[in-house]
Amino acid sequence: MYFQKARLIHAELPLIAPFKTSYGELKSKDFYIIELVNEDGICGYGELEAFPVPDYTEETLDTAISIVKQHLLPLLAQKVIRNPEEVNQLFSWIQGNEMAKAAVELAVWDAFAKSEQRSLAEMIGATKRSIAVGVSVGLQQDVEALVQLVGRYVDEGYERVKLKIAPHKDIPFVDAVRKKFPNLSLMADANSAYNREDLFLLKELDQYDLEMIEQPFGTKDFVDHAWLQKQLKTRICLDENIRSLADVRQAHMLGSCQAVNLKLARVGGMSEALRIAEYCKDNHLLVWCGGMLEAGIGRAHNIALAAREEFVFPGDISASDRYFNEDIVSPAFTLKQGKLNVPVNQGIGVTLDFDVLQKYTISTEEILLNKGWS
Ligand code: OSB
Ligand code: MG
Repeated sequence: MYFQKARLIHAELPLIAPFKTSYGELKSKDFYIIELVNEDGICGYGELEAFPVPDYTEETLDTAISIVKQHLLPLLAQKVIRNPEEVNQLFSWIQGNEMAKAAVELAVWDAFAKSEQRSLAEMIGATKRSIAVGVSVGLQQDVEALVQLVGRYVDEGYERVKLKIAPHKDIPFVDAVRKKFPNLSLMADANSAYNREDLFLLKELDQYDLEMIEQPFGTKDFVDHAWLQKQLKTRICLDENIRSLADVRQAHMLGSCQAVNLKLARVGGMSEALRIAEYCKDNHLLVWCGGMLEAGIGRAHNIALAAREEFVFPGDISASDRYFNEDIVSPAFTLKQGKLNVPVNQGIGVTLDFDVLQKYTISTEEILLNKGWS
């Protein structure tokens, strides 16, 4: 297979409610859809998940789309690809820029699955027909607002709740939710907001029977996470630290965590994610699928991954209506008894709803992938 054309659609979907973390607040999901068209006219889709500012990782939407246009698409231009696994190798000399790589790589996976007339889930060996999912709840103004919001999600059927925490927005919030929902599968995500001096706070969190505490310390830290894990009975889960299988191996060897939040976008796409999932299973690390507030295309890729057997813990893959008034794909993802169905149609199994997408489109660019283009 080779690709003749790419279309880059820049869109911005308003979030139903702002999503607040220890980094800041997001009011909308700003993203690009990468459409790749192969020699038979088959279209593969990827979603570029970098955020507008470089807080969660170094990439921003602007830097990532620039890498896509200046480096990744020229590498792909009219190159014969025999297997989507080759794309990871093709991009491997480029350092970092995982989200840019993932957006293009995942579009290639979709195109291959469509050309083989099977679902992406089936193509990657995923067998689940539906997946249990959780919800990630942003920082709230006060304890009452948080408890009420969690109650709403529990009523909707979410099987696991993740609370964002930050200094001064931690113990009383977790305490109130735990008291109100004693049996809820509950966890906390600090997005790197703590350091060694906060040990006493983290030890207090250790008393709330949390499934795990996600990314308490800095993004590049493995040593202090290992130091902390030794002192907690609660599992530490790494998110921001993990960009590759090598990072997972390092975390495992050092004992920095017992769980891994795996995001396709953060590890450069499907090939690396599959290797990480396999490594985690073989080494008894709990692996689960994280989220980037994805619109419909990114969500579809996540669901295919989470449909694999390694993923026994509910992912941060909520229904479309947890994020947006309308999604850009048809059908949108809806919650049924705490689960999302895994699409069975070809490729990612959902189609772009261009009527909806058009309403939120900022710009569109078409690029011909001629040989030698760069
Ligand atoms: O840390 O997992 C995170 C969203 C944006 C940036 C970082 C994170 C998150 C989430 C949202 O927790 C998960 C979702 O997509 O629902
Ligand atoms: Mg996280």
